[in-house]
Amino acid sequence: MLKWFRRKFKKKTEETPSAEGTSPETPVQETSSPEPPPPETPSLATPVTESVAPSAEEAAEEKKLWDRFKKGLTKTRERLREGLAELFEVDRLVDQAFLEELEELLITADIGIETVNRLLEPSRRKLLLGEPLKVSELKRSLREEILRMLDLPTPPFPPEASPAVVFFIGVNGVGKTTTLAKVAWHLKERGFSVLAVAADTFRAAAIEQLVTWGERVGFEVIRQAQGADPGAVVYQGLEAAKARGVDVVLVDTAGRLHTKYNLMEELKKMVRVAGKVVPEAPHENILVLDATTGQNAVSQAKLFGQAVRLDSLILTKMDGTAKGGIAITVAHLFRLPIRFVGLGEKMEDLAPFEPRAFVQALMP
Ligand SMILES: Nc1nc2c(ncn2[C@@H]2O[C@H](COP(=O)(O)OP(=O)(O)O)[C@@H](O)[C@H]2O)c(=O)[nH]1
Ligand SMILES: [Mg+2]
Repeated sequence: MLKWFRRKFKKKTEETPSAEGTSPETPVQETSSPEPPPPETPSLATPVTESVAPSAEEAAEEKKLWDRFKKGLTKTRERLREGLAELFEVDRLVDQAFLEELEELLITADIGIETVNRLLEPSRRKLLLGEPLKVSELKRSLREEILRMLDLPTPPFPPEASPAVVFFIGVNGVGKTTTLAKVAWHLKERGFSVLAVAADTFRAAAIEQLVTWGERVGFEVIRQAQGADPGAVVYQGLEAAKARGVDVVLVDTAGRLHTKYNLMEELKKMVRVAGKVVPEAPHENILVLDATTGQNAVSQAKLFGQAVRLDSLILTKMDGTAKGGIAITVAHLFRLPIRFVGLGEKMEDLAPFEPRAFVQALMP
């Protein structure tokens, strides 16, 4: 079962967001978009929980997402496939040379050395003890170990708070703003009202980018002038969300790693401010990582993890990289569940990360 968004309403009752349908400009004064109207058909109004069996439509949607997710892994799979197929072809006994070759292969798919060592540890131990180990057994063990690393508990999304406050954190260019917009679109599709906070106040262009997405997807953006105190924007944003009764607040943060600017202090402050306006906020801090950067993602996770509590990950740009193995590394090293993966630049290009599908796609 894919871990995906909760639904506020089982089915949307009207309207798809369009650029024309949303009012541009002066977003701060904008009245919030109304709650989805009470549906006429009671069956559609039933709020669903995770345990409710999916409808045929939902099942079809899941299949589509699954396919999209698998397609996004194509490059990583291609990098691994040939080598793995060759290695796993004959079910012979594993020896030291085999393990070394496998180790190298896994590293080329950007699974970090520490993680590869951990993955191969049970097999190594067997060899050391002189126990026979067949290729098929090793393959099974490898899959199980990867799954164990990836299959971390993922709380429902959006978090069950009102309003639910979600921070998007990460260095410049990883895809925070784009991903926030994708998440907003999916949330709206599922009946949630959404408000975004432009707390990356560094460049006017960053604020404009979010506003443009807001117009396209149909969500309000709380913003201040370029250079404004991000903590103040968060404050204003959350107050507005409370006043309007918005379901989910998505906070876009700055990612500039610059010597003159203490990004981490600013982040900590934003988190503190959020907690003062909405109890327990932020309810989820999502670290956004660009999968194409490979091992660099590890140092980013370390850096941000030292400053604020991180709850989950989103890996972007999986569509263009053979470095998908980084998913295993970050999940292993930081024990953070991967919520979603980004698979392109459009608002639909987001898929849930499904550990089983991932392992199956990489190691058929
Ligand atoms: N191919 C691809 N491009 C992406 C994805 N996510 C974001 N991008 C692109 O990455 C660039 C930086 O994204 P942006 O959201 O501005 O990053 P930010 O600085 O972290 O806010 C933009 O050109 C996005 O279109 C993705 O999943 N796939
Ligand atoms: Mg941005």
